[in-house]
Amino acid sequence: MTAGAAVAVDLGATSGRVVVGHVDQAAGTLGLDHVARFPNRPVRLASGLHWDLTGLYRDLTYGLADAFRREPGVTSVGVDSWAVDYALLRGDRLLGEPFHYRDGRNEAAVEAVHARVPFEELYRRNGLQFLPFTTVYQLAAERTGGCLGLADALLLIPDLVGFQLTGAKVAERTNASTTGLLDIETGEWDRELAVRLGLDASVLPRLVAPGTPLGGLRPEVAAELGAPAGVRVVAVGSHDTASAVVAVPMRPEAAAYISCGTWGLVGVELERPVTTDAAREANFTNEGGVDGRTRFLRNVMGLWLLSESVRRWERDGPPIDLPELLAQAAAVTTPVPVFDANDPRFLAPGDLPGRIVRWCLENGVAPPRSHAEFTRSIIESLAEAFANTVRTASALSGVDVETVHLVGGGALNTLLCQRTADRTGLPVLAGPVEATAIGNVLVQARSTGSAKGDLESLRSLVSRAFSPTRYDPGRPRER
Ligand code: LFR
Repeated sequence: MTAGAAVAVDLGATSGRVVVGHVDQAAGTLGLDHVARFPNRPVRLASGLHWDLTGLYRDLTYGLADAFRREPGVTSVGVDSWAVDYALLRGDRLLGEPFHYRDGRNEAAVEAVHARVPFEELYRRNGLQFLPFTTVYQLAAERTGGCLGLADALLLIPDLVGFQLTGAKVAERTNASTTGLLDIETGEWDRELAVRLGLDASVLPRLVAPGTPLGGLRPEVAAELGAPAGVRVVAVGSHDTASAVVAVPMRPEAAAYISCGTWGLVGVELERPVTTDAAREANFTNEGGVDGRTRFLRNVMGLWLLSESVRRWERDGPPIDLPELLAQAAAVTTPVPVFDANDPRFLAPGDLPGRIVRWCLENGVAPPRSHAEFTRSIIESLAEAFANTVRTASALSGVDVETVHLVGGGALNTLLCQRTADRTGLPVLAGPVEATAIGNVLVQARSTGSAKGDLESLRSLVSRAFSPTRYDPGRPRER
């Protein structure tokens, strides 16, 4: 048993996990123990595409119970997830399962929002890139025919889990920064913007910084899960990308990062936002980081392109062995098309391979044919988009990028890492794979007193515990 263990609940768009972390700063050690992993399967209801949040909550609480059984020295729990999505509540009651950000309802809402507040003004106020699913657009869709009028609170996904565990209703700042309703200058809710968009700002909860203790478990929850006495829930960088960036073992003044899973979040860490016309035109975002830093980045479509293609192939054919498919893709020697990975047509679930073919035909290039060629084409297109985005991030921010850190599940994809090194012309340091859970654990450890110092001190623990794999440009590693 280790005193002061921290449990990270990390919910991703395709799976969730519960991980116990042990931090001993004096000894310079950081260990992770994987307790549970469960799928996150969205459901298409009559009202649209939703998250099965009730199912996710059940699975994560089973994971927590396992964590408490295995590690009675747990003192804290932290929750992170994907951003932008929210639940509406009236009193303690959930008003339905949250919408999935990939639901089609936002299309009309974008125009309605920009008719009230043009995008240039939105960008000045919130500093966010245009993504059609940002919470402000979802809420505009909710106004027509949704439950907004019934709600007295809006909670983002990790805050909703925190509420179920503790009873506290708050909005953690890094994730709140993805809603479009946070004022980039003051860091407070932009109530005037809410009013102009016809939204009732009284549903927005109190903002809290990462590291803030939210309180103990509700007694029924503690009893049901067999929690050790005194366990506290701590707000972490509850936007998964914010937690991942905490655990990038980088020197921010000379590095770019790619947090690569379902999405590829590509950018740099800054002390101040950049909201110039050039940043807006390049569609760069200024999301809130831990310790008040700015995550200046752009969303690139990410491994979603591959996972959704595989889902389509498996619907129509036999199951696919992913490592085998990636090995075949690495062996492809025929030219494959590099398509625009950021084309909005790739956002919604469905026939991704068919959409790639259509993109190629519209752009006068020969489409891929086999699964291996599609996979290679996806990886080349992602690596190209990553490289362009790293260059733009550097030009817009003035950070002289010497190294690219690639963290998250994508760090296991050797072909993607190598091709990113080749296409950026920079060394890629891959790992840690579990950056998000590590960042989550580190912010808890600092809040409970088992770690101290700024992000640089926390990152030095990460680089000691998880040595990255290096990919040099132009020198493919042996497979
Ligand atoms: C990554 C992520 C991105 C966000 C997208 C949608 O998991 O959180 O940062 O833009 O999901 O929420």
